[in-house]
Amino acid sequence: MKKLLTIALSAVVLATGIYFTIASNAVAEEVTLYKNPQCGCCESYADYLRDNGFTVTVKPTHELVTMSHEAGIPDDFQGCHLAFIDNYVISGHVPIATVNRLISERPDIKGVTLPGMPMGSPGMSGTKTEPFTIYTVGDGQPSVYAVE
Ligand SMILES: [Cu+2]
Repeated sequence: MKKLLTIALSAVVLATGIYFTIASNAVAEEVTLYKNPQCGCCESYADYLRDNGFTVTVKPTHELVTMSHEAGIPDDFQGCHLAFIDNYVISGHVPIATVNRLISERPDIKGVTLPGMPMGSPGMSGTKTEPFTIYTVGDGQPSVYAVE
């Protein structure tokens, strides 16, 4: 009898675990991406996130620079669009490995940014000529979060 109860309890614990895993993934996969109306590489980046399992809502805006400032990104570090995922900001053409690392490690920062529009980065045309340096977005000066 005790064994049966243990089995039943484990099943409940397991089911609850699966439920919360699904629930938290669902939250993490929702993305809102702000871009200038005429930006084409921003659309390509939205498609790149979709290809990697995210649900992306694209919102055209003329306030991107202001919004990037408000998100804590200094002028020299701004990317060409602004994505919000799971309470983090992701600015520019950040590769998916770094996006996934951010939302799984959940560091105490506001987000990450890949400044400008490097050739060969996700959503950009051209050939990659050097490693991409992705910086933290937070209260202090940006620091290197990833190089890939
Ligand atoms: Cu771009």
